[in-house]
Amino acid sequence: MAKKQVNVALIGAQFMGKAHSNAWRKVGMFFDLPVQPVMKVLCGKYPEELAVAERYGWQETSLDWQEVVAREDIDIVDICTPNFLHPPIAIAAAKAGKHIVCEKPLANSLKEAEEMLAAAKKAGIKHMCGFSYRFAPAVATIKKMINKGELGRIFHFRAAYQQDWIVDPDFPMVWRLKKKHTGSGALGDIGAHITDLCHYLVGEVSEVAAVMETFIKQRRVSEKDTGITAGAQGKKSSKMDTVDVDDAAVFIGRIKGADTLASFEATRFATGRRNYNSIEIYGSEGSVLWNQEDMNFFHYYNRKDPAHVQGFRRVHATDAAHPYIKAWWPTGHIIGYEHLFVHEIYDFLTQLNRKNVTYPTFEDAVKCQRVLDAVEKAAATKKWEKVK
Ligand code: SOE
Repeated sequence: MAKKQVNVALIGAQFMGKAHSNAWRKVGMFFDLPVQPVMKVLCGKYPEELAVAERYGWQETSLDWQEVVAREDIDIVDICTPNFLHPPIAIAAAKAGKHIVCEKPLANSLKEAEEMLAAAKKAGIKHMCGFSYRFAPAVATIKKMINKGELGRIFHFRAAYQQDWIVDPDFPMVWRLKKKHTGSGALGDIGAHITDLCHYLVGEVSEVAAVMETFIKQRRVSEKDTGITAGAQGKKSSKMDTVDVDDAAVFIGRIKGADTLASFEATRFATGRRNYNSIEIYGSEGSVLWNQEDMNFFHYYNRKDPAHVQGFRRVHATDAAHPYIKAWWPTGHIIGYEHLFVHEIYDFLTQLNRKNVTYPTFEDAVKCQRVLDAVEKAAATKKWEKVK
């Protein structure tokens, strides 16, 4: 029997637009879905960026997101724009009764994130926030291990999300470095990921102390900022502009209802680190280590192992026993960054009719945003701040 079709509109055709397009295109080939996603329309800001639409698999293009979210035939709106556009698009889409997938961080501010959640709840639509690293089979396995008590009582959660793409002082100004477009810098972009991983794996952050820094305060304006990679290559003018967001944020925190200590580092200035998103969790029974640059593996230490083989073992998380893997390749045949988005969309589509969903929602995104907000306050006041 033919599956029910759900029509998708994707807004934002850059880096995340490409990752999500690939996910919508592949998900039905590798996973058995209850519905059939139809890639209806790709919406962008510039006609040039929409030249990829056909190649990515989209039926139509549009330069007008308002027109797109109002369309009767659209069921799902997927938001991959710069952050400042998330709230108006999501709120309009919710009002129009569309289900929503939205990139992280949910908004530039806590207030806007809360408004988005309220609009989604009021409309009764399904909402997901793109905390993609939850969908790594190794991370989902670690989650199961923690739930089963295999690590025992958790003492430490330690995360560092390190990149180096703006270390070069000649790297031009891009939207990710302007507060009005992005909210915060490394904190909201990549600190949001590790905050969410902490919430997902260990528990909610209840209070924080923080420091933040902007190492390079002025950057040359590029003639057209079209995103992270295009921005780097864009033609530069002689005009300078001020970077008004953090290049790095370091914070520590406590976990609600537990005596777990957490530490976080989000930086775009870890020279030599390209996309090193790493977590370490130390418990009374054992420990786990994972990092995204080696995402098919995690390290596991079991305190109960016999003394002569004590030590960390490297687990190849590509067995059918690891979440999502069965849909891909036989054991040992690794997957990559783009697969995380396929898993995300798979979870979203399989739970369209479920009351309680397992994926990260706007609710989780607001919890994350509360931490980001407290971190900015703590860095400014130089005091411990409670998370709202
Ligand atoms: C850029 O810093 C970025 O693309 C983030 O925005 C993504 O969320 C992360 O997955 C990779 O780095």
